[in-house]
Amino acid sequence: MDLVQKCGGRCHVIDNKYWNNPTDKYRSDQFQVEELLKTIDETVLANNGGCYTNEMLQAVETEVQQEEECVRQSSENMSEEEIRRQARDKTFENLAESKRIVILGKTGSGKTSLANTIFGEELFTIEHSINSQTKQCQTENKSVNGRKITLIDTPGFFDTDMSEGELKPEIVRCITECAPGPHAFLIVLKVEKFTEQEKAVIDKICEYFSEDALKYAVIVFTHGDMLPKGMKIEKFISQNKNLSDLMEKCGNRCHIFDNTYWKNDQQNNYRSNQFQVEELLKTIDQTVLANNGGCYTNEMLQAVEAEIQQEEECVRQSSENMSKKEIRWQAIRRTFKKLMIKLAGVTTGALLGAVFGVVVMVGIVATVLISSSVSLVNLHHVAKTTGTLAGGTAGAAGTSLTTLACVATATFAAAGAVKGGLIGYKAAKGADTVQEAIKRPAEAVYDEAQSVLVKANDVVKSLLQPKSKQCQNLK
Ligand SMILES: Nc1nc2c(ncn2[C@@H]2O[C@H](COP(=O)(O)OP(=O)(O)OP(=O)(O)O)[C@@H](O)[C@H]2O)c(=O)[nH]1
Ligand SMILES: [Mg+2]
Repeated sequence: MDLVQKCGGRCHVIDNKYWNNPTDKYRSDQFQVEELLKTIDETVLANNGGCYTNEMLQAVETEVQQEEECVRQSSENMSEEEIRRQARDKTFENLAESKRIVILGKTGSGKTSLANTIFGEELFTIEHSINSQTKQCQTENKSVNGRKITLIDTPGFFDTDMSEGELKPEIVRCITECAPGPHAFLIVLKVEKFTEQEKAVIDKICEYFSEDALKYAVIVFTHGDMLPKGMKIEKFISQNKNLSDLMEKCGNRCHIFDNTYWKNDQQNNYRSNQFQVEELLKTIDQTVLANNGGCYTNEMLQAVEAEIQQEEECVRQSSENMSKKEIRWQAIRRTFKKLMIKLAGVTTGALLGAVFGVVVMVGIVATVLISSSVSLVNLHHVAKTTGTLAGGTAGAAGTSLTTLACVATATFAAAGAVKGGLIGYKAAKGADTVQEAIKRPAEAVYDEAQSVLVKANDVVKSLLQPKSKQCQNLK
């Protein structure tokens, strides 16, 4: 009775089995269907002609509309009905796909332990030594509380003492594993004083991924046991200005775990990993929807994704009966190898002196893989990014590379020899020759190079900029 009342007194009765051949009018499906349709008309009118909606449904609709636009652009003469159908299928695929989550943070903050906590088992390796450190990116997949999750654990990229030789493959691995981009970044911090050191790590994350990445970020605290009794993490955050600012930039998304002590607590308890995992997953769902169902991406990640898709095609053709998952897995591995081979000769350490050098190099190679025509752009990109991203410590090196790269650009442009390949590599490796080239009276060469550089500049600027969802579908 209460229920019918809450539903505005709207109710009908049907019998799917016996009322096809009615004995009286009321006990007839035909009559009841007609009555039901009238009721629906009245309900629509009573709601001013609108349909029920909420934020989540609207976000899904926006996603469908974006997909419609992509389908419309890629296929002529398709009926609106078919476009809508395909867009819906694609949206469903997007929403059901495994969510790629990259775990970032300072060395020792608890990234690997957090990955294990989220998966509820020790899938990620922790070195139990004094200098326990993750040296390799590790990716694992699992369904957690009904959601498909891909977790990518990383070394402490931003405060590492790893050598370039160790770091390069790990950055390449991280980029290939999360292409075309992560659905969420988990920024891991300990419940402790938020010092300049922590701030520097965050600044670096923003510097590389742009502040836009924070729209996809969740701050995750570990060592929850250090949180004063009765206090919630929001209160702890509010006590520090830098932390509060970061929290605001991350859309106030934060959670707290204790990977050691909160393992067996009740699900409904705030100080329980089980409870926090469910809350974290809900937050990630909401973040994905708030970002129109898409993941964070930029041109570099898209370039790598395009490469993976090409490899997928090759794997598909060469092997029958392989599952989609296996094809993807093999394509990622092939792309990783390909990038590593292309990067083999690129030495960034001496010249770039910072982790971002490697990332930029990956971007360059990825872009070169797709279009040889942008290779000139890439060279300038090395120059520009070195100066800005490598920052303080590598400042001087950055400047010298800038000079080096510009000169190399001039030389190669004049020679008309800039095709595919890695010019940055050639420039770096052939430093002596290039330095010599500076001395050459080459005005004509310089003019030509200048015009190329001006053009290149615009493209370069966009290389690491985040991309909108519309540009994301590379298939
Ligand atoms: N008490 C407590 N200890 C933790 C917690 N999380 C991690 N630890 C411990 O802190 C140490 C470092 O944890 P890891 O998970 O290896 O940290 P990480 O961020 O992966 O470290 P790197 O791989 O070196 O960057 C280990 O000894 C963990 O057992 C936590 O929530 N509470
Ligand atoms: Mg680790």
